[in-house]
Amino acid sequence: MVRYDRFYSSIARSLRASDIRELLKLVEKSNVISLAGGLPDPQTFPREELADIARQVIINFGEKALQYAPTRGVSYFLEAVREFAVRHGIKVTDDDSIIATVGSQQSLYLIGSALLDKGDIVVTEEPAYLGAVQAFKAIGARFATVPIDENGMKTDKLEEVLANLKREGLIEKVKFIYTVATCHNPAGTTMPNDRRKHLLELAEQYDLLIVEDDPYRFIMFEEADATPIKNIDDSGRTIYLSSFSKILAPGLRLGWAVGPEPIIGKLELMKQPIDLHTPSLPQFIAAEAIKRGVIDRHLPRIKAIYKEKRDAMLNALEEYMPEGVKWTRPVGGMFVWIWFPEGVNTRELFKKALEKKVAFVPGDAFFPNGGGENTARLNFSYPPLDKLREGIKRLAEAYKELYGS
Ligand code: PMP
Ligand code: G9A
Repeated sequence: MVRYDRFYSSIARSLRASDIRELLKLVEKSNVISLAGGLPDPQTFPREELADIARQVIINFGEKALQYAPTRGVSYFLEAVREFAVRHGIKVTDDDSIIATVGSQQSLYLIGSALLDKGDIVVTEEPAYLGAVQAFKAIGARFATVPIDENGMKTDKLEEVLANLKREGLIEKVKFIYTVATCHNPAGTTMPNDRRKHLLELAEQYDLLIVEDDPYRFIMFEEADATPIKNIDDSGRTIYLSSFSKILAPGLRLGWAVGPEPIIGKLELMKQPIDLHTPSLPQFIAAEAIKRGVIDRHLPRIKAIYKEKRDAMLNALEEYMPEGVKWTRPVGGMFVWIWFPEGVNTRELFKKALEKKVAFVPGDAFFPNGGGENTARLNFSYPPLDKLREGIKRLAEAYKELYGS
């Protein structure tokens, strides 16, 4: 018998499966109401239009769409993305370059591998997007976390965290601040502009890069003060990431990163040995979906669906949750974050909830340095409206059974 563990790298040895990916497996198989995984509502996939586009792209552009492509991406796609980003208010200048990635998840991994050495420190929100934590951990990063409130990262605390790192002689280990400033995953919070400005000032002061991960901006269903950090950055220290997962279909596995050419050039180098390039066909399909106005026509529909679901979740929480339980009120995105009273353990609550056939993600999964035992993430984009309401009702019952009202 081969003892495989003897062959593993130390990083492979240290990695754990993502709680979300494990939960998705569990929930897929059963009749559980899932408030767990961050899946888009399949109603939002423009299936007819995508089917037409896919056929025409293969017939009309097949020579290129079915062929190998440059690592940076197909120029037809890169030009369409640039136009789309600018039209949606993201500042992309002549000094900026764009790279097509396999979802923005790949951008995170490429950024980690281009910028981080083992032991380097990523500064981020607490809670933080699990996929980013996983990507940076896979490179051996450590985390310095900044608490949030209902307005996202508390930048006064960020100031303290950075000052402490400096005092401890660790600031050289910090390369970037990673933030989901708009419609945060998992917290559902959006940072107001004064905090964005403060974050940028701190990045200037300590000479750090900023990784602005922004997949939810295009589906914000309420007005909010949320200028992209990239727009107010005049010194070129922001790497801006987004994706087609939430505005078209995650199965296309297509994202993009925009930033200064030297950085994008490094991402390209890191990408080459992984997959040579992002699949050409989805790039052609997405470019056509932009050019034909399919995405712009669909965005209002996606927003309307998610707003209705957000409202249903908030109303159900209001109706069923007892005093002492608090939650965020997202202006977009897919998640509501819950703070239960101190002493509540949402891993315990998860077990009870599962008996009642409802799932969510225990919040500690999003705390890279531990903590958050009394928190939880609820997804509202995926479940049908009636299930959403029923799911919250069952979750509140599970909570009351364990912890009283
Ligand atoms: N960043 C954030 C904040 C996300 O929520 C997600 C998806 N859940 C991703 C990145 C990765 O998305 P994708 O790879 O599908 O673009
Ligand atoms: O891992 C996935 O399938 C994407 C979902 C991410 C999330 O739930 O945050």
